[in-house]
Amino acid sequence: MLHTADWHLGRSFHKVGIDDVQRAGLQEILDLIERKNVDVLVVSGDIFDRAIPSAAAVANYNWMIGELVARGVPAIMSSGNHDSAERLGVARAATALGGIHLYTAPDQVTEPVRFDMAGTDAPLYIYAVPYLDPRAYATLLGTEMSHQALLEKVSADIAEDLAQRRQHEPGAQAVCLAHVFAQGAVTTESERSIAVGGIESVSADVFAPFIYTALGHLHRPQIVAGEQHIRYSGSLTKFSFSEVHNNNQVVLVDFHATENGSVAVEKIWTEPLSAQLPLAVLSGSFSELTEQTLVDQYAEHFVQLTLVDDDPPTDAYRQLTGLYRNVLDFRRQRLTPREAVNRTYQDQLAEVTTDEEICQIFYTHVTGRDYDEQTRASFNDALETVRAQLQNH
Ligand SMILES: [Mn+2]
Repeated sequence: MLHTADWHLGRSFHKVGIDDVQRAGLQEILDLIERKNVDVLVVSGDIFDRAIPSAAAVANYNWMIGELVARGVPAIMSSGNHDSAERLGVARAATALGGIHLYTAPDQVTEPVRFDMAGTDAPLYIYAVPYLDPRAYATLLGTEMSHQALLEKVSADIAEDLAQRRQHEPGAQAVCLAHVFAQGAVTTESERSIAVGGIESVSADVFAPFIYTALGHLHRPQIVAGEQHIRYSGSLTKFSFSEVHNNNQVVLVDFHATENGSVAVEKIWTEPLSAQLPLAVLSGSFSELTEQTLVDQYAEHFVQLTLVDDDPPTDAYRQLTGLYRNVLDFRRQRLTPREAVNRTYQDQLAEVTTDEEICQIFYTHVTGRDYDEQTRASFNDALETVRAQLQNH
């Protein structure tokens, strides 16, 4: 089984379209499916980035589904908080005939996909829980308005369904997909909060019935509650500079028939996803950032640039964006602590005598920007106006 999630097809990175990168990521997944003889693909929500996805996003999705059907690889996909469940679930009865099982409604949670295992009569059932917004589903399912209450209810329903199946298939085991925020997991800057009433997380206890839980929602790959078999695959690609060090990956899970006629996880491992925008997070003084070796390395990368310098050249931004062609996020930081700067400000004020000089020092201190000719002209106009008014009194 190959576990992935959070494709977010159609997303952009600081307004840079990444449809081509996403297509390459999907191709990598197809290559892995072939190389590793994967029997089933599971995608735990956020297939699309938006409820109404772009045409390019739908084209990528359509292409992927076509490839999976052509290769005869079944897939189980659930809707996430970014997906429109209704739109993702369109014609799901028909796609299921081609082996593409879309889980987008709560009444589907007790309709797992059954897989037969070599060497045992016991099947493996794959259940999938679509993202359930408590505001939409708590009343419908008769629970408190929280993710925890909803997941407890759904997990109990699944456990009951599995218990019934075990009456005829005593060794049956189950995997579950869910799109939730598991307690203790680590976020990045690119997930949309699903907090309701201030609480967005669910405890890992709700996944107790499953031999593997394939989670989606958080974009950083991670295990949950110290359990190797409860984990986030992480997203297909990086969506924010905070994810620059994420090792984007998919999870592969081998199952085997046990001696007592059941099914168990044999092995869990990960494979990297290398289709990514070339990103770089650079920080330093003006002279450090303009060093030729650094510029040569990152000139064409998509860069978050932080200029840490109290006294950069007046046209630092223009110079730096000339050297680095794709600066997507530019920040400035002071090297000197604020108190020291304040003392300097007082000292500077004490040294000057004219209104023009006071304006210049004030403006530079407050905005941190260069007092250029245009600014000087504006201040001089204002000073002239004030002086004229004072003379008329
Ligand atoms: Mn997501």
